[in-house]
Amino acid sequence: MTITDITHKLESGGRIDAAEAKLLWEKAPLWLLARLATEAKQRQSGDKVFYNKNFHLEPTNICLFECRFCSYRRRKGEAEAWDYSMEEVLEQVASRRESGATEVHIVGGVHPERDIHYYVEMIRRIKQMWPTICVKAFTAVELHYMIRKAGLSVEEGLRLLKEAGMESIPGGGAEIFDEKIRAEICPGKCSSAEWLEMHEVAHKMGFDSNATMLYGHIESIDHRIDHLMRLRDLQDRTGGFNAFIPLKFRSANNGLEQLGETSVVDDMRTLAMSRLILDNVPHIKAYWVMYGKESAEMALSFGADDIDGTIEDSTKIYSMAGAADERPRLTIAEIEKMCQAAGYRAIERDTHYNEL
Ligand code: V47
Ligand code: SF4
Repeated sequence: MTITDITHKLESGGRIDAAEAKLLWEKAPLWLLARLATEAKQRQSGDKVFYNKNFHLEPTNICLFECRFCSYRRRKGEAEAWDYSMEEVLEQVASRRESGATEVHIVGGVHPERDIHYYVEMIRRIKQMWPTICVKAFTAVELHYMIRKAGLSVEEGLRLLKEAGMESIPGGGAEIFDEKIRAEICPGKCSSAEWLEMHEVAHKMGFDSNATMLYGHIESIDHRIDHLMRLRDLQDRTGGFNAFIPLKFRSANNGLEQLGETSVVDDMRTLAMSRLILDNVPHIKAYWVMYGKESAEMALSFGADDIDGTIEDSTKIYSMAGAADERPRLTIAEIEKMCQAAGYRAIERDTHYNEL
């Protein structure tokens, strides 16, 4: 097996296995990965790059876990801890009603005292106030804790959230599925099998969702390939993932700071390889808040066909971890300019990738 054989296989629509992925990831020149990933992107979405009008809601950064890569969590009572009341959360949503947003993305710390009933009430009241907003909420890690705390099964918990109006699940909390690496970087939080089970059950119940991978810390290329293969297998069974989002480890103010950050070339190789391995996931998202705007623009030449949304200065996870934008926000004109610079058309979508 050579790089030329693998190139032919991909060009004729074939699927690569783990050994082929490893050879390509480690040995193929960057220009070839850009070309192959771009061809795959164009087969999927032509000259379109998707974005949405969205904002994040981060109800609390108090968290019972202590992931070593996290710059965001605080203990109750610490100076930079926040814990908004239900009324404050609803006020924040109300203040966005004129923004034209189509999606609210709700994630936060895993608050030790809150179970699913609190969050069901939150979603119910958000939907009561703003019936057309799409609620994409809670990582599988948050869901796993809040559902178990209430003594419910995964299906019972997800059913309550669905009845309250939740439609989609974001991709966070996946980190790296390899059990040894996971135990090193985020001990105690839901296992890889539990993360995958949450998404599988959700897909079977009619939710769609995203998947992520946190890379650029202590994992190897083999661990990244294993992660992507586990996602590809699940997607073969359910088809419920809309997008895959590689998340670059940002090193400021956390327990893995000494590792520093991986290179932009590694970011681009990772995007391209994600597109090539995940041949069954329609969209690869270059989350601009995490990469920064310049790398996100470049990502559009490495297989990405989505750059997330306008954000409207509503998330702190990445600014607290050292990302350049202290107050992340993109205008539609900026999004269009980024897409045009890469030779593509910016298309507004909703959470489920319907074009608007
Ligand atoms: O699960 C935390 C990651 C995730 C750091 O589904 C870090 O559309 C890098 O999942 N460096 C949450 N990453 C964010 C997330 C997400 C973001 C945007 C869109 C979507 C989507 C999902 O952030 C966590 C964790 O993997 N994270 N700390 C850090 N220092
Ligand atoms: Fe808590 Fe999420 Fe941070 Fe882990 S990454 S410590 S689960 S807020």
